[in-house]
Amino acid sequence: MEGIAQAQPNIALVKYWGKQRGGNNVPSTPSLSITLDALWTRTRVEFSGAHARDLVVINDKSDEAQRQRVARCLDNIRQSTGRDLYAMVESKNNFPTGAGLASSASGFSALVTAACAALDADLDRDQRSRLARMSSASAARSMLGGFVALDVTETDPAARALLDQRDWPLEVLVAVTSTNAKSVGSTQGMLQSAATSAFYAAWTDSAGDDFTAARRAVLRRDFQSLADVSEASCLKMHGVMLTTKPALVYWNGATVEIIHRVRALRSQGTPAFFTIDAGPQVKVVTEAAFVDNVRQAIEDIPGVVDIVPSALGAGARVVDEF
Ligand code: 2P0
Repeated sequence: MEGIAQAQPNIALVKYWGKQRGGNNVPSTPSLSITLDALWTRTRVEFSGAHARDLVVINDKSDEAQRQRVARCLDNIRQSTGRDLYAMVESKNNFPTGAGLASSASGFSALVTAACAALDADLDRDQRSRLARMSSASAARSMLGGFVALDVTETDPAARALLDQRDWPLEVLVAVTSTNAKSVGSTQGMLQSAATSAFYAAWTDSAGDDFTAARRAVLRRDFQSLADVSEASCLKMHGVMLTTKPALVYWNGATVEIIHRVRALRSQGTPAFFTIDAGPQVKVVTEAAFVDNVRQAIEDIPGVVDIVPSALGAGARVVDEF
């Protein structure tokens, strides 16, 4: 009873930061993302009566906190499918884990996809997206490729496809400015923001308008409008983070310098915008013809340790090879 799956991280252009009360891990704000192609998680799940508990190896290492988080996800799958076997889970990433590169998004969407395949579970994509969301809300979005929406008007939301990557083949440059794991994880950080940031209510009140504007920009393939709303959503989220007590300062010097360079590029006519998550990496979104321009504009910045180019990619899927 084995399943192998691959999923890729997604980058939110309209951000999720904060959860609704009542458990079930429903975001307090709708979000809109693009799924990447070049970064991936591959996960193998094997259910067997031989295991006395779930065993988890991620990037060749075992960690009890990660094991428990994976086991809780598998508990939800066991509950949905009526199966009660424990599993051996192996997972690997081709990029740094826990450093603001959305490893939990690709990780939990790959885990749910592999586990459902191993159990031959009769769960459709919406059900799998909900199961992924319960473990990590951004993982609901990595179930799908291209441009993806996670609205929160339903009580138990699943991510929905907005536009296929082939219909608007944008490119992303991931500027890595640190490979250290972040000091405060997203789940803890967003709970602290909701409890302590004076800006949190304004953030949740205004997110629906950003989501609507971004959705319209994607459906019209309107780069300038998508750039404006994406940078605004990113900076608003970081405004909430900076006003959290204690402050969540995820940026470093290189992060700030890339922001300036990308804004300068756009003012000179290059279609490019930045977005930044709970970490110091900057993702620059552009069109294929401008990838080299953007790379040249940011690669000499002190502190930029790597630039990973990526097209937009597909959603989580079963694969043959681990
Ligand atoms: C996002 N982030 O929309 C936002 C922007 C980080 C900043 O979703 O608590 O790992 O597991 O649901 O999904 C990262 O948070 O959080 C995230 P949980 P998750 O991409």
